[in-house]
Amino acid sequence: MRTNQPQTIYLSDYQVPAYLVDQVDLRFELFEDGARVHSTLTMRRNPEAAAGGPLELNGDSLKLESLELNGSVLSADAYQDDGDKLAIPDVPAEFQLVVVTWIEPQNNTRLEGLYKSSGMFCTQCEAEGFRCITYYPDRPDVMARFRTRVEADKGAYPVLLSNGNPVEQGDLDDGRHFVTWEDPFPKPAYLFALVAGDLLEKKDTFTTCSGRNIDLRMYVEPRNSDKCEYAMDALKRSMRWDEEVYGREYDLDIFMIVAVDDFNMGAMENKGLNIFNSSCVLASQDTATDAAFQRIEAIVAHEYFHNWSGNRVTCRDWFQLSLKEGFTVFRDSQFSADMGSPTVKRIEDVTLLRTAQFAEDAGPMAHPIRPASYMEITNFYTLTIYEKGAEVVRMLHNLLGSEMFRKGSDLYFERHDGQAVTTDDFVRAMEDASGRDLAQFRLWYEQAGTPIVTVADDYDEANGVYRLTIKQAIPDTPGQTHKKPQHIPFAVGLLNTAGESLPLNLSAEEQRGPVDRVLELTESEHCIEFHGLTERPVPSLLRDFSAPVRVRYPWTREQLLFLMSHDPDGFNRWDAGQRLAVDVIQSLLGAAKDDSVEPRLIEAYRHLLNDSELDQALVAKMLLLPSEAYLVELSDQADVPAIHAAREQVLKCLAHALRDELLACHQRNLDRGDYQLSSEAIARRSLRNIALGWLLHIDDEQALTLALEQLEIADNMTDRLGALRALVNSGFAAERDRALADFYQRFSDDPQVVELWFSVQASSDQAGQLPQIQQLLQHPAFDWKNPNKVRSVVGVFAGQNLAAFHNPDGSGYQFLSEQVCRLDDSNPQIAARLVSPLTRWRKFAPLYSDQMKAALERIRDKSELSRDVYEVVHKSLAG
Ligand code: B3K
Ligand code: ZN
Repeated sequence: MRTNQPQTIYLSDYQVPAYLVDQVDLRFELFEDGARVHSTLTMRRNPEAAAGGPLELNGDSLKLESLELNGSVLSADAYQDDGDKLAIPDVPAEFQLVVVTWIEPQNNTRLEGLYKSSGMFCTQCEAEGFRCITYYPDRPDVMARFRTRVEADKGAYPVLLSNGNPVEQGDLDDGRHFVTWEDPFPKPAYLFALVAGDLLEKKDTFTTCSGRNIDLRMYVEPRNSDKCEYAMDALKRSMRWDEEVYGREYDLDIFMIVAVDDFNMGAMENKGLNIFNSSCVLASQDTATDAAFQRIEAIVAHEYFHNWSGNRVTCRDWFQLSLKEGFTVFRDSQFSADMGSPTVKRIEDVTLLRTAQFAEDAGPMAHPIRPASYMEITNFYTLTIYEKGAEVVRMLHNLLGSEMFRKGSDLYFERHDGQAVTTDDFVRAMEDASGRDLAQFRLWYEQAGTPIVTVADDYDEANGVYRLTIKQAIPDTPGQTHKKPQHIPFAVGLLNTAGESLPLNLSAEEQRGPVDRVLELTESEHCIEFHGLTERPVPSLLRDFSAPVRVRYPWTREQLLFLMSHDPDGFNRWDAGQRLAVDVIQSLLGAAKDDSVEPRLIEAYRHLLNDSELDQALVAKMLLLPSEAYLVELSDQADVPAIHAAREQVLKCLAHALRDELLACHQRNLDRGDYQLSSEAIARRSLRNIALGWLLHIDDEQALTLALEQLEIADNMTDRLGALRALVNSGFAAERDRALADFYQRFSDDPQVVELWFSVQASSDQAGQLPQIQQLLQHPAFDWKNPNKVRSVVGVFAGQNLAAFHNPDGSGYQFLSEQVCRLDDSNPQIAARLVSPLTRWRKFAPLYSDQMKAALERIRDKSELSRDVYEVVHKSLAG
């Protein structure tokens, strides 16, 4: 177990490594009761470091068997081993160190380093897992060439993989065999990977832009043989896209993807050997929803894109994590936009950002995208680093324009190939390529908190001038107050009453200004005038969500309704609908059950349901009411049951009023013909399942029949799950129980589908009250050692079933604190993530916040708390 008195690590303490590693030769002897790791490090003093000082290697839970320096065994008094650091005071300028360690992958429940999943050996080394394998200077700015020999029983582990290209293989005594891999590209240890198992190999090829043939391989358990095709195709699309859009060609001769069931996160970009959580790579029409297919495409692309943004050019230290993650999320988001609908992709990204990242940025764990300190780096794989980091890169892209941005990224890759660099190096490359001064822009990397942009307007009829007064303010966050104004690209447009876009003339002389403009806000207040108007316009603000900020403007419901049907910016059209729905729901908070719902909202939705001219994918997004989590995020002193009730009231009112339209929508969008994954087909499935969901929300008998029929005849998981979810959230208890039982029986052999089955129940206010959640934990398919199962029950309950979790009796909080404590002993990383719903206790009304705080205190008082949970809980309670 790790120390329970964690140290804070500061960016300002960064020092270059004292010693460098040129070559790592690894030999793994894998056995059932453990593994012996022989590591030969060819090292030298770093000429850039101050002379003197001991050699220090990181280690975690290792048993040291022997240590040799330049061929001589080191006696115990020649080094100090304090558990997490091995120090050798006296080493020459160049030397070879041979370290032999014994580890126990079969008992590794933290899933960091080398561990076993479904009988196979696999690794996860980012961020600091390599030190659980052997002693090593485990920091990303130490880059070395790796040669890895893996030895194991040939019958049980016929497939032996590591990074790079296979260079040697053969049989050994006792039915064992070996394969040796060599990776020609120097890399940090966090990109090391090893896999050994009885796996099925799926092969394909890709010809790069320069005509090189790359072997593509997927390794999966034999039962998953029919679930590889989609990921393999997505990989080829990603490889082509990165060549075309970023000029990036793949560099090794072989690219491998392995699927493992037990994995702490989605996937990992190890050089040439990406390892995926099964749920983020395996898919078939029968078992994966459309959302899962889209997630798989995005994650396959994301990990592949890391080969350049992350691997060829890596991070100097972990404070720079957003250098690779923000940039790579931006890249995968551009890719997904290109593969489907850019507007829909933007809506999805912004929904996540505004619901969860804004919440993080306003909470006790708020940090800049380049944090200044951390206790446990694993806690910093956050929405801020990833999603806000991507938004910051997107702003650069928008400020510079695609061409300059590409010049900047070319310069960045060329200048820093093979190096470990900083976010500042990235911005400098953009600056140098474009000639733009990004000094103020850099504040986005240093200051935490979501800027609030407040807009006021007035219209001077006599002169035909429309004036926007725009102020920005950045809220205080832990450790940061009195922030400086940031450089905000603020895209706007103006519409006249006929819904036409008006030219944006910034002076009386300008006659035909563009209809879209990106205003660059750099001061805390700007006053911008638009000339030559003949009527008061309706402003369309922050088009396409041009910056990760909160916009405050006193929209009237008329304006929102108008923008909802006229704004040429698809994103703002959706956003206007969301703002209107938020306004309507908020006005019903605490209202009587029979209080009427804004009739114009109902008519706007009726219009959406009837309008077959509109992009149906956008319609499907516009029909979704703002989530409870988003409504909580927007409120102070949140009272979740009241928010839940108000939202339910709107949903039910819409369903009753639009019953005929919903039935017609379900009917109109039935699939005739083969299952397709086109945007159009996905939109159809989405629309018919929304219709079904709404109708079952009001216990409509006809919809019940349709749902049961859909469950019966569905030829794909989207429809099957859509019908199941609708039933589970209805009041038809007997049908719901039967459908759940049938579904489980049919798919009990498929872990990914069982996870869906768990999460449909855990997220339902009908089927996911605490006693039912407790029952799910007793279900034979539930497994505490499998992070996906934990997430699909405990994580979904606390994160998505808000009404049940925030039970006024505090039972939800008590439950979560118990599960966190339980998991902390086996998998601290997952335990720390689960704490998240409690961390924002200050946001809720006193009845809730007091009990949430008490739950955090119970976790704090657990003995031997891991560093991971310690950091989250202590920071949440502080201040
Ligand atoms: N880089 C990994 C995340 C590793 C998380 C370690 N706790 C996956 C990704 O972002 O691509
Ligand atoms: Zn990533």
